[in-house]
Amino acid sequence: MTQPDTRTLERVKLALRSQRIETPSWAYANSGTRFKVFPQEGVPRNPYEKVADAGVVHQLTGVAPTVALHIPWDRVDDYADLAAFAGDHGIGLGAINANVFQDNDYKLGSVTNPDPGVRRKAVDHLLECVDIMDRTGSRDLKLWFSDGTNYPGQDDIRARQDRLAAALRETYDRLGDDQRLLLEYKLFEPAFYATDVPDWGTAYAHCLELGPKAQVVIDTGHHAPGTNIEFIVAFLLRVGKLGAFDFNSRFYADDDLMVGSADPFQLFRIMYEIVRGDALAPEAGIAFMLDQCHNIEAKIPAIIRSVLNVQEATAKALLVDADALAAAQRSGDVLAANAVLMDAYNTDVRPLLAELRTDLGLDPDPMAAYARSGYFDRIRAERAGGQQAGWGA
Ligand code: LRH
Ligand code: MN
Repeated sequence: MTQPDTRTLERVKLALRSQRIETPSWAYANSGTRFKVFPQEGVPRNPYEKVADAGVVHQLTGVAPTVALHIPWDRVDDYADLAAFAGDHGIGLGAINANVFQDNDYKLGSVTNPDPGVRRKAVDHLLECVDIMDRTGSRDLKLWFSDGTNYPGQDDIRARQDRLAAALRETYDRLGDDQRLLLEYKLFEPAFYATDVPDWGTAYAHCLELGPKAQVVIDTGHHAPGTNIEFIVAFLLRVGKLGAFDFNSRFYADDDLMVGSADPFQLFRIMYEIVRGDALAPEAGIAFMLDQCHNIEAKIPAIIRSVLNVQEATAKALLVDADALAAAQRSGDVLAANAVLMDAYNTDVRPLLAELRTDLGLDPDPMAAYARSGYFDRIRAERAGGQQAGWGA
């Protein structure tokens, strides 16, 4: 195993400099499982405090310059003012996440509900989110639908697809020229028989039908166990329909744990397909977002750790010797080809990343820098009173 030469290390560092990871506002607030959401000291009480925490993550990592919002969890009177506040904290407002999964009216579905009045209400919320994007300057509307059924016969699977397509069409036609619709799929939960957008194929088909401003979101926790997610990444990249990731990790289902914590090798394989597809740089248009819940662990350090995990997987992916790999693949040398990938994966990239942070004028160890910063002590004191923000489940 040869150590990467200086030219390779400089190439890798240059690519890592342009990496952008979007953090989710809801991960700074109380969020957890259906059984229990454990409150924590210092948790934000409003979107401004969530944005301030996201600013600290960017300040320490240098690669997390935007924060995704979720409506209504992040509803404010003046979105332009929130965007200005974010700017004062060195970041911008990212994707706008619609929420048609928590209102009592959506028991039998939102945009797919048998009741046209309920469908109208749901679509109006999606359109309201586009209005908000106009004010926050966000490019992406992210749509996840909890819609589905629990028992065979409960509703007509095909008719629900017609309703979904109609809602997506109306929302798509409302988008501005520089705006996108990102459609997220999920195998199950909260529906336990048929989910209306259950897999990448269904999301891809709807996005194809809609047009170029519709792209697929891959949430790494939304697949059946054993799914080869990097295959989905390679396929959607090839057809230009991969819009974004919701990064997290899981041992079983939609566990929403820190990305890379359960399966760092899978994250490496996913980032390798991104590098192989020349899709890492912001110009490629892929939104790399975290979508996690930190129910028992300290939230800001968990998000910093997650950003570092994505950086580490990306650095390893960038170290893959593409020429050696192509040669081994061409000659059918299975073991040699696999070894090229494993050599990169087994490379300790932490010194390289520490060097990059020093080059960027940052502390080489963001976790230690956060612990030393006193920020937690400050917010714990400042945010002692008031109602902690949560995801209202
Ligand atoms: C659904 C999901 C979706 C978000 C929510 C917080 O499981 O992944 O992306 O809206 O989590
Ligand atoms: Mn998600």
